[in-house]
Amino acid sequence: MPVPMNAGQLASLVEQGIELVGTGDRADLRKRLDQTLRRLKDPSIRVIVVGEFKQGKSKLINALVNAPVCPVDDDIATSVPTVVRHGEPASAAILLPKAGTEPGDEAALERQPINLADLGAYVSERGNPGNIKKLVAAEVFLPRKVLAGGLTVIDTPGVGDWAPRTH
Ligand SMILES: Nc1nc2c(ncn2[C@@H]2O[C@H](COP(=O)(O)OP(=O)(O)O)[C@@H](O)[C@H]2O)c(=O)[nH]1
Ligand SMILES: [Mg+2]
Repeated sequence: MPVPMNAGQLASLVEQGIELVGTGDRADLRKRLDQTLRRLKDPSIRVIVVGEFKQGKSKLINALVNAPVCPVDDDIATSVPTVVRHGEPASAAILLPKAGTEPGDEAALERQPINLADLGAYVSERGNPGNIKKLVAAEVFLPRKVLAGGLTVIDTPGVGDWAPRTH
């Protein structure tokens, strides 16, 4: 029968795994385990808002945090995942892959602060069509009670076959 484990026990298992691969030549496995450990130790609760285009995902998040942070449009609006979490004062940043790193490697991201008012220029189809700026994500920090307990809401571009044409 499977034995239920809490996050702390899982984290120590992953730490043991990291020790085991530490001396070998599996740098790829080491990276994955490091990433898993970071996520296990992250106390935030991540809610990813997914769905088809133009279903009100961004509007829902704006309503939740009571601020017009995620671009909302009658046309396709969101081009880059946007992570909305607690922080004071309100601020924003974009996450870019560091030059020469592999996609999907969380440790290889460069964070660039931006003006919160300029967020639309980075995460909307209007300002960044088809994510031509090649951003991995954007982050928004807001001093909101609803986020203070660790709730992190993630806005996403949308799924389905109504994708913006790239050619
Ligand atoms: N009437 C109505 N319109 C909505 C609602 N939610 C979103 N919209 C509109 O639907 C369009 C797409 O919304 P948006 O949040 O950008 O959708 P997303 O692509 O899923 O993020 C916008 O014009 C919104 O104003 C809603 O609950 N009621
Ligand atoms: Mg949207």
